Amino acid sequence: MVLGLTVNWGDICVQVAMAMWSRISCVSLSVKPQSLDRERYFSSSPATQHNHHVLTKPIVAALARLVPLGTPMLRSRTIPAFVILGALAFTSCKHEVIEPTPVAGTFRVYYGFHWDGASDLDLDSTYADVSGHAIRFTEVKFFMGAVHLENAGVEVARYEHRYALCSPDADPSMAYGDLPAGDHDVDVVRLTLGLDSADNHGDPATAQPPLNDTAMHWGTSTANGYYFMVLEGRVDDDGTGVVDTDDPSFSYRCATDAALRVAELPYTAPVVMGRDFGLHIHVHICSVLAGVDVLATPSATGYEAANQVLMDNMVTAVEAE
Ligand SMILES: [Ca+2]
Repeated sequence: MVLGLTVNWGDICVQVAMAMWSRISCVSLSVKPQSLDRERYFSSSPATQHNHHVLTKPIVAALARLVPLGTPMLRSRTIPAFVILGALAFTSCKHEVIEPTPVAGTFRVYYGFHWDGASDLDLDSTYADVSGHAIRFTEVKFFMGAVHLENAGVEVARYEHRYALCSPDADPSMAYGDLPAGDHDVDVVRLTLGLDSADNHGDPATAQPPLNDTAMHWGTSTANGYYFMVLEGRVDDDGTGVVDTDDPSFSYRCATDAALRVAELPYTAPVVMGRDFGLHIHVHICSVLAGVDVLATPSATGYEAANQVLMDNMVTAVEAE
């Protein structure tokens, strides 16, 4: 069987003739009339391009006629014809192989806040700290930073200087970038909690989102850097178990380079070429507050003892799924 095709792709418009029979599965030829070079072809009008196809179409048609289906002369008549036309093609035209260009998928992180277990954290709900004091949150935020994907101790991909300002009210997904080409297995995700030193001391006035959020910056000096995590709300101090507007507020704002943490999360999944890879991160706020008596220590800014405990707790309070 012989097929004559007109094919347009990347570099040059060509005519392709394919012959398939019992012994030779495929022969392709590229033919380009010398009267039309590449620049002229692509700058020409649709009508001229059509004419180019018309010019080369008879070549393919003639080629097809050389190979009557099922005749005994099949090979003896067609092979010389292909060799001759192929040689002509090599001298006059760049030869290319038609292959689809693989497109790598995107690595995305989805996150969700929980108090403990599966239910979502609700800023309108009342919870209890480690000592049983009723608490309600008004602000829950943290910066999710660099991510490394690994397999058997070997790095599969890394995404640096990418940040998501995570909160219950924000977009719960973040596109980190393109995945590496090919198929890979992943068995560990390294998730950075906070900003690396260079980014931490950048200027929020000129930074890209979300690092332009001045509310997440500790004052105006770049020496102070950003708050990596903010937990704020009110705590019941009169033992009613109800958080009222006259109950005292609490505020934890974790900052400084020393507050940076990296969570090593076991997570086994394949990265398949051409497909997106979605990682789900669950943040259990009850675990973040483990060991912190909110009424006894209602405030800590920077890298005080309570801030250190909170950042340490974050490492085990995040879970990959
Ligand atoms: Ca109260």
